Amino acid sequence: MAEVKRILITGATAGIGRACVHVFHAEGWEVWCCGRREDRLGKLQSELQERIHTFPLDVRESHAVEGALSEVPTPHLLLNNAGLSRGFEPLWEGKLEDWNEMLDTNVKGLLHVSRAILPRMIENGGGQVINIGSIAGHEAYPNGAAYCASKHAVTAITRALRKDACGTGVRVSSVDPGLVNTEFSTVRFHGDTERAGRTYEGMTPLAAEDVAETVLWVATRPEHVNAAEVLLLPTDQASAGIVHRR
Ligand code: NDP
Ligand code: 8X3
Repeated sequence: MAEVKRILITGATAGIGRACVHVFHAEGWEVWCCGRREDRLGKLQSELQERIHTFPLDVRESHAVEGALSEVPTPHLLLNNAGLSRGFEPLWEGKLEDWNEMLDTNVKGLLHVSRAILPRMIENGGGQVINIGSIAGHEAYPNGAAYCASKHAVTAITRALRKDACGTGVRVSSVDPGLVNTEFSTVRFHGDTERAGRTYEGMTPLAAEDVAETVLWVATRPEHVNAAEVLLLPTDQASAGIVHRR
């Protein structure tokens, strides 16, 4: 009988992370996943019931990450997805707490989780890390200095880790989406759903499931193939700033 593959997903309570839970679970994977909102984790657990393990975790808390992940069996695939954007204004109007939240989550959180899991993957002689980056990790756009900095950092971490891990059997990739219609913009605009909705006005954004299907594709290439960086855009988007709106 074929071995059941195990995935660990951060930020599984919404959007891309939650879609990945469903897509990988439907493909027969054992899913371990976390996020901060325990009610949503409970809902995932009761929806899927088997081959799913949920636990609360704030990836910013390095000690909590070490503790919680030491209880998780070594995954075949780590999906670093937890992340967020807060605020949308010129740098000189940016809020310190927004910057801290973004950089602590998107950059340091990803580092904490990767450090906790990688030694065991390397000891096993193989595995895979997929980071959810962004088009904001390839291009900087106005009003996005701190978020773009955090996603450029994710690009740098992915590329450096790929070099660190070369020869260990661990594959390291990123999937870097453009506009995806999730709770992302509502979080960016501090709960202003009307303003968030305008982000996707007159264009067809990606759905979280489009990204999840791409993550699955990257994860299921033959072991000697590493889809190192996938830039995934809606057809209506050509770059961070060029979006066709009807
Ligand atoms: P959502 O807001 O829908 O989901 C974000 C997820 O991240 C939630 O599950 C949230 O869970 C989790 N999260 C946030 N902060 C933390 C934390 N400190 N600890 C643990 N989990 C956390 O947004 P998306 O699904 O769109 O975002 C997922 C990833 O995709 C992010 O890295 C984002 O930067 C990236 N991305 C999004 C794009 C988009 O247009 N939507 C485009 C390109 C990249 P909880 O609040 O329960 O902790
Ligand atoms: C999220 C997509 O264009 O808002 O990373 O930066 S964008």
